[in-house]
Amino acid sequence: MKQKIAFSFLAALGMSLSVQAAQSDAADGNSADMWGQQDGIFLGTERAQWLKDSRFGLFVHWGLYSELGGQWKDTTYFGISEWIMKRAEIPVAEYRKIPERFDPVDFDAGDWVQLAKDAGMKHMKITAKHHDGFAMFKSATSPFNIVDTSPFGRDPMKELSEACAEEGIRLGFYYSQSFDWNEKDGIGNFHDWERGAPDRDFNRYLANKVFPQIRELLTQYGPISTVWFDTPGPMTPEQSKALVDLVHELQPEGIVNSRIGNGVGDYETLGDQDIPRLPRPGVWETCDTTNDTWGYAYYDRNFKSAREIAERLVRVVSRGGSYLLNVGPDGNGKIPDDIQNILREVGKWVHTHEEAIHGADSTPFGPLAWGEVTARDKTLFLHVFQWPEDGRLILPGLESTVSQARLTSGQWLNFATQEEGVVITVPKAKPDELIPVVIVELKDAPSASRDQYVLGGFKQTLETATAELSGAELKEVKWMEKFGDWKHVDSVVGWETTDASATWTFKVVEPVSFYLDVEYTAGVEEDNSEWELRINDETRPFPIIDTGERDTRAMGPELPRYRNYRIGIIDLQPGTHTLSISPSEAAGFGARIKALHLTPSGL
Ligand code: FHN
Repeated sequence: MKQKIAFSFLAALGMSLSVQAAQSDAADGNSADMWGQQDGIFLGTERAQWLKDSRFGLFVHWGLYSELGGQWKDTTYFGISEWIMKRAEIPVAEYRKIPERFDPVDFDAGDWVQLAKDAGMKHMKITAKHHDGFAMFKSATSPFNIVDTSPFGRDPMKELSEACAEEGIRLGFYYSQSFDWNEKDGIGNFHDWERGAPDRDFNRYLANKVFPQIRELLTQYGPISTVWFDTPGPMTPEQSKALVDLVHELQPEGIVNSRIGNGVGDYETLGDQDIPRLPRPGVWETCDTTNDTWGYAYYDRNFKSAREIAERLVRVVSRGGSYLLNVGPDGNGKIPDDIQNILREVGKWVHTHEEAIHGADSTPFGPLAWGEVTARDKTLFLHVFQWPEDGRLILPGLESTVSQARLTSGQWLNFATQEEGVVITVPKAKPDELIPVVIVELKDAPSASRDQYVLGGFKQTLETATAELSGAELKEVKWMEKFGDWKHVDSVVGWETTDASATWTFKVVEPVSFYLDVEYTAGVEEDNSEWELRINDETRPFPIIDTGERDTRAMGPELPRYRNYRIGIIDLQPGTHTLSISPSEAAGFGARIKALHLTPSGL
């Protein structure tokens, strides 16, 4: 089989902008065609509050693209597989023949819902219609739907709605409201590879397809928790609001995500796979892939491990959000066994720690050395990603009073308030669970300092999100590693002068010694530029070396390549410290700094 990396990125985004503008938009993931106006913080409407009690949900991308599985004719398209129609520029007439062979006989709604339950999830959102325009439900509005065109002839949304109702799982529908590659009036095809429709009328498409199909989805399947819109594109504020109103009218408890566009909706969906570094207010969710694609791709078994998924879930909850984790069933309607096994392993852990996840609050602490914290009433859940080898788990900056501490097993733990904070004595052997959890009961509501503490014995990171910046700015650098496979990195960019600096202030509670690495990306212009590290009053020069970021693939003008450079060993005594970095010459101004990493000398 011929394998080809077909990165027709600009064409894929269907940009009608000039190439130059399109490239810069695409580079930071803000293609105006795709997203329309950018949104601010969503505090969340009253009706969206349930999402806080439902912190973990299943996302399902399933459609005709699952039948293709990332391959068209003899070419494999690496990247997100649900875009294959656009990437392979499959003519509409040919795409419309795929349903003839789409017969997902392995589909069993009960099995899928059981998997979500086993994984410890409380809700499910599935693609009712993705960008290819194919309705995975019985639709009187458009004959291009699974019931009327495939030998399968069943309505999977109906079967899922029944299975979800039986098992108490909330069901929501993904619906692509602007991209529709099978409609002359929809966005993304007929002005692109299909051509031949100069008179596109987006209003007509909304009126003739989107509104009627949303009405069908909201009236045919009982209670629908969410309509999950995506890539708003040219939606006007009035159009976005009208769709929100329709959802609210037909489903009194139904909610809409922010990707409806124009700052309306009930809660915020962050960028794909975007986990914020710090607690974030409002009602929000992050959607994530289990491998590197949303829809099924036959070649992609790059599944995250159960531990990785559990850590990502905890990070999202500790920052105040909900985690929507995707699976891509294949063309037969089967969710790959690998991911089923992984999800069930995650689920064993979630079921043991329901209280620490569903309905839990974000951390009251600043960044912690050994892991993350979630909270509920007067209980703290310490998710210990790095188990302390010396048996001392320090809670620095806790202002509330501890009444007891225990392991998940129920084993009580001694604790003492010492100068460095509350020190919990834990067994030296790491408990045998995916992520060990220490449960701390408080006498009063959780309260802690948001200061950053650096503790000995753990790998730690000083994130740019916690740095104080002068003459430089924090920017989210985004890029696609493969087509549609988004990476997000907060970085300090735009260094203006040699006085510009990023400074981290943190506390140390006992003498510590670390290797210090700076993580950054830079191009040939910055190669071998001189920079300076200041540790309190001491200064050390270090070089920034080209990381080869200016690789000009068709994915955008640049492909950042972050690397670590080891500056050396730092020794710190108890007290408050500052670490600061600055470019010493203009040649370095273009470098982008992601973080400082501290590694104990023994690790
Ligand atoms: O273009 C889609 C993509 O195919 C996928 O559905 C993701 C999921 O969040 N949303 C869009 C890109 O952000």
